[in-house]
Amino acid sequence: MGFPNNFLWGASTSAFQVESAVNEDGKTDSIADVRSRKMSVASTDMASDEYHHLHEDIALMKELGLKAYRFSISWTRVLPNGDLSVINSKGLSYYQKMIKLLKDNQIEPIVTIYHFDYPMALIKKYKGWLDPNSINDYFNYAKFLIDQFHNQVKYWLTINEQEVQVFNPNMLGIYDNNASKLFEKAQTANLNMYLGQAKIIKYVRENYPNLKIGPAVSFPTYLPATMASEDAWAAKKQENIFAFSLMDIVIRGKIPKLYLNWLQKHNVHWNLTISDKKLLKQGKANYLGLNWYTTQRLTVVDHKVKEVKIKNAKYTEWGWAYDPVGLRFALNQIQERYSDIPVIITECGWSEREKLENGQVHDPDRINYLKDHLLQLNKALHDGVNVIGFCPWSFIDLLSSHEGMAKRYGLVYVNVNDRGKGDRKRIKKDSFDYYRKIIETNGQSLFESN
Ligand code: BGP
Repeated sequence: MGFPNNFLWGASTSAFQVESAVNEDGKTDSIADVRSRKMSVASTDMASDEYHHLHEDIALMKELGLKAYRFSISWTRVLPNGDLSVINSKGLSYYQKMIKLLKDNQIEPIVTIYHFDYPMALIKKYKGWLDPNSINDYFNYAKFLIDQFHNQVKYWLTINEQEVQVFNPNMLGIYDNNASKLFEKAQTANLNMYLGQAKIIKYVRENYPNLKIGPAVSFPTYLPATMASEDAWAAKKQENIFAFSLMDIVIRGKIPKLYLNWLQKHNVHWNLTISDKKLLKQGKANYLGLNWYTTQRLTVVDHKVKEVKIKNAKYTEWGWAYDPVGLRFALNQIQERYSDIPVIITECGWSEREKLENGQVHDPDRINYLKDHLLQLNKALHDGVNVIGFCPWSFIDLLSSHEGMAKRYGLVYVNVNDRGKGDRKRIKKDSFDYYRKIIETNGQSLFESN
């Protein structure tokens, strides 16, 4: 029993969900800003305003005892045109300040280079990821950051949940009324993302071999809902297409046949040149960020795959199942497939609608979620999985990817509602103290309370 001494106890956020200050100090719009304004819920400029609460938030991280903070850099805060034509010194200095403060407080920065917030300037200029120029513009941006911060930042995440974006192409600013054309476009973007990503990983491996660089992938556990082999195959296929194809390409440097066949079935043909194939081989990740929240149980009805909810099981209000053993299962699958690749859990968390009660926020469900998932993570460690850190989503309440401010995940409450009203006061939830104790005892408190 126990956790390794240097285990990275962390917490996560992303720029468009936590920063606010959307058009301040030279930042321009990203697709995440534009999308959020079209929704009926709070938009990115109504979020938690970390941009103006940086010192306070880092003081809270210190009080929590964090060993790591996983956050993303806003591409359009640093490069308002998306390319290197303009470098926004005010935007850059915000991240210089943040990284310095983290290091001064012995908190390891884990930096996501691109988390759902592609520059609108590049979408307007050449339709973003649909154009091969996007490969170099992503590479140049990532290289710029890594050249700047390689002395302070050891852990880099290339792209957050590429597959989620490809399966929801509006997150990339890609639209088409014709479903098969939309699919084809999304897959063109997908390939360009793979090439841009491989290019920066290759650069890092050649120039900064001590750094860790890899993707942050979404990998829910997929299980068959019944004993039928059709359901087992549906679950297997879903994990292969949605999650393992990405991990195979970025960790093994090769596109799996199953994925190419699936593309072909949808009339999409990726024409990779010899140098593209070589690039994928040279740009292999040396660690993995894993975003894991839940398990989905799948069944086939009338040739269609559907998710089945289990009676009496626990779900969030938004339908995400509570299944701690699913985390151990997923981690073991990663271990079996990619042997000793180091894994950081870059997201894992429980969402609730919450309110202040006499200046306090009680979140027993989140506490139980943390406890049960960490106990399973601990079992996975002892199964031999090379987990080196855990960053729950989220450090502080922030804007959901598409469901506003009311869907809260934070260890710290932020006083702002879905209309953007509130003083943004920070209030530690009960889970804050619970997690602080876990960190302080390097996980031992988990076993005491059991
Ligand atoms: C992941 C994203 C995060 C975060 C999280 C929770 O997919 O990487 O940015 O949003 O999911 O999802 P949601 O905000 O939809 O509840």
